[in-house]
Amino acid sequence: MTGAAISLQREAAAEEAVTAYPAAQLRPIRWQLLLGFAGLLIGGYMGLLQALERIGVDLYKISEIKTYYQGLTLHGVLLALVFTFTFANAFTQYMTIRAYGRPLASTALVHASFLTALLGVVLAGYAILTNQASVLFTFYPPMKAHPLFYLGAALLVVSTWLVLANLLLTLRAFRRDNPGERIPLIAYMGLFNYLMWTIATVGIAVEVLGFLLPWSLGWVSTTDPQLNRILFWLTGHPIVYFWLLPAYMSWYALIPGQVGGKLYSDGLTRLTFLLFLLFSIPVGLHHQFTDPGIPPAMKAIHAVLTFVVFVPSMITAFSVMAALEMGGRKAGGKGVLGWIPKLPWREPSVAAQLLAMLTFFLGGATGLINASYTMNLTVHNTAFVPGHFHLTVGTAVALTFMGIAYWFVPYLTGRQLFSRRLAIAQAWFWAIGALIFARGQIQGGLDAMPRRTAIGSATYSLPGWDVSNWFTAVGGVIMAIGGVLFFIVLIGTLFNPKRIDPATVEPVLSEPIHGPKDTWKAFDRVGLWVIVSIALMLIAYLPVIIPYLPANMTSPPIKVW
Ligand code: HAS
Ligand code: CU
Repeated sequence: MTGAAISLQREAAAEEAVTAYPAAQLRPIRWQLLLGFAGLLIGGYMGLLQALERIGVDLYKISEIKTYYQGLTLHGVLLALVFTFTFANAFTQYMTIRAYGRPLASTALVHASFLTALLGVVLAGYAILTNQASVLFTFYPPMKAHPLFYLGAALLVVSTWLVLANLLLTLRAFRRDNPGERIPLIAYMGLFNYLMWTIATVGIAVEVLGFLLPWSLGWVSTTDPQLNRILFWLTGHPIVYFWLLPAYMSWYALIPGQVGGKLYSDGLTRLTFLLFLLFSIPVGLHHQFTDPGIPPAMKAIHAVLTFVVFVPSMITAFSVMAALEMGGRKAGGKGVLGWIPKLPWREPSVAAQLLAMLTFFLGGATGLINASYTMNLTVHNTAFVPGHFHLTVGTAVALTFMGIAYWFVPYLTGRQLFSRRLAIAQAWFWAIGALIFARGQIQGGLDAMPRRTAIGSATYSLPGWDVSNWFTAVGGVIMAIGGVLFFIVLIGTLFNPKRIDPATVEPVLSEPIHGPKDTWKAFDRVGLWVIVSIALMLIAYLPVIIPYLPANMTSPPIKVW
């Protein structure tokens, strides 16, 4: 039998297993997904309050939120940590089951991941809602939060480690039963993302467990803010790719099939995820170009490597565009761009993800501006940065996740999508709103408007800020309309009396034109690449961290809210 025939046979087996997925695993996956959407709901609402604050509309009081910063902490934590992590956990676990055509090795770990995330949300949520942790999602010391905030954040991270443990156990079981076989491509993507992220979490783990928790519990009275910042950004940059790669999984593995095209290459896809494993981590100093006390040579190295980690995203743009063009041409698209309108824009899941991709071009471009050292000096700590990340995590990622939800929620619940038209409208509102919003933030940033500031209450202003604030507010309101539509569709689906057969809504897996047979076997050497990734992290960070040791524990805690 040829390799292609074997892979088709495995596909067929996998397809069959789809209907026979263990309910005991799908249930906690569903709960984890819904936990994430609860985070999106409350976090998104805070976003609306922030946007309106800029034009002098104050909805904080009626929302029982004491300060702008309490709201901003809820916004950042619920969206950047809770929504993203829980969605990644749910989607990656499901996609891995699908890739192998077998259940995950441990049902207990699937439950444990959900319960840990839930406990994390409850603890951190308690601390923030009682206004004892208005420290924003980066929780820079010497601002000190209630210990339960740090514990909650740590548990959210642990929920992702438990998923990795399960992915590794499942890989081991697969290899035992199928000696010498390639890791199925989709399982590879999920695994490499979680490996990258778990290695990267060493920074935040040391920061939270070694410094912040003991400090916030009062066991030690002072801490070292600058060392903590370095540890934070060691994790804080890779986190953005941890958010992004589940979206890439959908773009590579499902979108080609959803638009009637094909994935370009198995090998190129593995290379992309491998590059993310290697180069997501040694770049964190691009968040600290303006920090004193860090050797400029190390900043320069991180700056150059940031342009290296830009490469896998360019490969992705190429691969996804190729798949889209193939699909659009098959549907009758002619000429240079004629294939674009022929894409299935009336399919909610596809429309949302296409708009997410288009927005990501601008998100990526603004990222390159941030990464360019001299330009960073102009935009750092200004509203430009939120402009950048609402195009990336706020739209490329969030809108892709919503697009995935349009088949994933019906699949997990066996209920028909509530309204296709509202879902399509949702995607357009979100994308257009985000573009207008980001336009406001980017312009404000270029006009020196600081980020993380209650601009509506500021006693100072510069010419041009008013226009920028109006863009931000109008864009934010349009995004919020998109958010409301999303929850109408989500809740309508959860309670939809119309049942469906889950197997009918799952997108088919994309078939690569150049299959795994042509792919370099060394891509699958998981242990080797983990070692290289750790080595690169050490090379990039030891020269930065060693001069800081022993830690300079001088800062007592401060409460600024
Ligand atoms: Fe970033 C700050 C640099 C990507 C998120 N970033 C942030 C912060 C966040 C964030 C949250 O170098 C603020 C953190 C804080 O609170 O302080 N970022 C980059 C660079 C990239 C980048 C170089 N960022 C992301 C992604 C994020 C994210 C992804 C979330 C998911 N970022 C920075 C820097 C800073 C920063 C500095 C610090 C700024 C400062 O001073 O504080 C790149 O990796 C981007 C590469 C991406 C592309 C786009 C490729 C396009 C694709 C779409 C293809 C589309 C198709 C559509 C096929 C080059 C893949 C066709 C469709 C049709 C219908 C035709
Ligand atoms: Cu970064």
